[in-house]
Amino acid sequence: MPTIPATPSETGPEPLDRPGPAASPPAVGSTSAGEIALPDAQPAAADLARAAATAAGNLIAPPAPVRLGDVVPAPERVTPDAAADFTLTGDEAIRVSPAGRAVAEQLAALLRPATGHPLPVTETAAPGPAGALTLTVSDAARPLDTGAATDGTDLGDEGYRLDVTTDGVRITAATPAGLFYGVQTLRQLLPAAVEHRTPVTERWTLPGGSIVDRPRYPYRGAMLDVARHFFAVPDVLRVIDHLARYKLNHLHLHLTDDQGWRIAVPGWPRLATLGGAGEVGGGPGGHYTTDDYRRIVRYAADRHVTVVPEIDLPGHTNAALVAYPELAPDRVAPPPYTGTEVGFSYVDPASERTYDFVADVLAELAALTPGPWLHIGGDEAFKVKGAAYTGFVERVQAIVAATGKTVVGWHQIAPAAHTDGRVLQWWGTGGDDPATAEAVRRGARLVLSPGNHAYLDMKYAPDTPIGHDWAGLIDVRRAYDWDPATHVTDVPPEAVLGVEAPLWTESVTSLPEIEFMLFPRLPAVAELGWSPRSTHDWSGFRERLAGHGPRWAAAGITFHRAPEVPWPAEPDTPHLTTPTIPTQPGPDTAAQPA
Ligand code: TNX
Repeated sequence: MPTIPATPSETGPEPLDRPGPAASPPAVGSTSAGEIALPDAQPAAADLARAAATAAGNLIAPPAPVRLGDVVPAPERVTPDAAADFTLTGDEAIRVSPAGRAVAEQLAALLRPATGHPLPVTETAAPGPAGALTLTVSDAARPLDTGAATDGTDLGDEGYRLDVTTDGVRITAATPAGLFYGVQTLRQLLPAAVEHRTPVTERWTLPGGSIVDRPRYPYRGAMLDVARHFFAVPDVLRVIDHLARYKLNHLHLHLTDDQGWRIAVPGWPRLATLGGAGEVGGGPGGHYTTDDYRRIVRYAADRHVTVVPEIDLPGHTNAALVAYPELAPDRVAPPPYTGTEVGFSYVDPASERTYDFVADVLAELAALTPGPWLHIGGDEAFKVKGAAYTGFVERVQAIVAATGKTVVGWHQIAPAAHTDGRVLQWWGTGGDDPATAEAVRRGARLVLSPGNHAYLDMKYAPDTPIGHDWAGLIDVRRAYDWDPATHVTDVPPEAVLGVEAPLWTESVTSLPEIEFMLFPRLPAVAELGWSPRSTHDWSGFRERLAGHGPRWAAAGITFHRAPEVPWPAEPDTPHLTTPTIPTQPGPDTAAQPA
């Protein structure tokens, strides 16, 4: 019987800029494995660690522990060069062209804690000397046309090229987003110990060769339901870190449902204060202030993740009716709801007050949200049928258009008239839906979240302690083995905008439980969204994925030890000492994996 491991004691998000050596007292120790474990507390201690690592490295020069192709999601093109491994000495600088500055700081923040290396960031467009990590944002990269990198590949808005040679590492992209994804790849090419947040002794060798990479789909997402159970801002930021690690670029927040309304709306204060005060099972719930929400979208944007806010309408609205009974068909406030049934509540589609409410809420959300999307729900409105339903959706679509945003809705909105750019989110469990195919013919595009493959709230196996099974059991192979391009009958591949893995949270109550449902299925869906179909291969994927177990363990990420994945026998945890960066938020280093 799998168990969900203990909550990491400190599980905040990764800071964008983690300072280098900090001024807290040192806690130098030696672990039972005989490795030196140092905090990044004192330059002298970091120097010692570096000297030890270099001395150890000089004794033998084994090949890089990670192969160039061991990346998730699989890159488009990988050309290994066994003679070109590069080992960090600690003396490297990160050289970056001005547009890539923030990404360079992010790379430094990822590498400094475990390596103890200072990794100063230098802003320069000039080519770097040997031994540098060079990041370049260049328009020439679309199509790529930079010296040795010339091969005519158009890296587009999110692609990158990474070259590891005996001289150093170079990442080139046309945009900061592409550079950021190159950094995520670089991170995976270092030994798993790089995920520790305190210095460890390790030979930091990168496998030689080149990767040229860009995504299959522009929309690669995950959804977090913060309505059934509320999750505070640090939990959401940590989920954003998880998305970014796997090159996902959209976070859909399911902000409202029967059990809770989670976003403050200035003109309608009781939505959050009354409507937010509860959750499934009767807990206290909560809501995001507009500042909380701004913090989430800013943190996401810094990691090239677009937030897609959802206000679920016209059903799934009990919490709104508790707060404002004038929206209810009978104008009577229902009791707060803490159960898990669906389909019983709705705002009155025949009342003008309802459209005032919708317009105010969506205008506020549009103003707070930098991304192009507003998600209007539309699922399971069992009591609003036929013309009442399509008429409602069409009015709401027009309200969204008036805010300047593009509408997204669950695929039930298909029968409503087309409006510019609209996107349907497919969550069916078959592959056949004439109404959806017809909406696509009228111009809609699809984001694919098939319930029987992409739903992260489904159990892995009958004995999974949390989750649902109405769409079946979803083990890692099932999460991986489907093709977004051909999944829905009579929908051409060009109509598919991308994929999204939703996590509904009726039974999910904490960050470790979120992570347990995400890992290892989120990387599977990420690979479907990013990697070319030609790389799709279950046996290769499970091998690559296995190498991520030690990374999650080191980062304090809870995960399900899925039996179909050949995890390394020993979790890579012996380096650990007590966390020594108490003043900074960050993943806990002492957590044990599942
Ligand atoms: C269906 S999927 C729902 C949600 C539930 C979910 C549970 C969809 C658009 N609606 O309200 O939380 O099933 O798996």
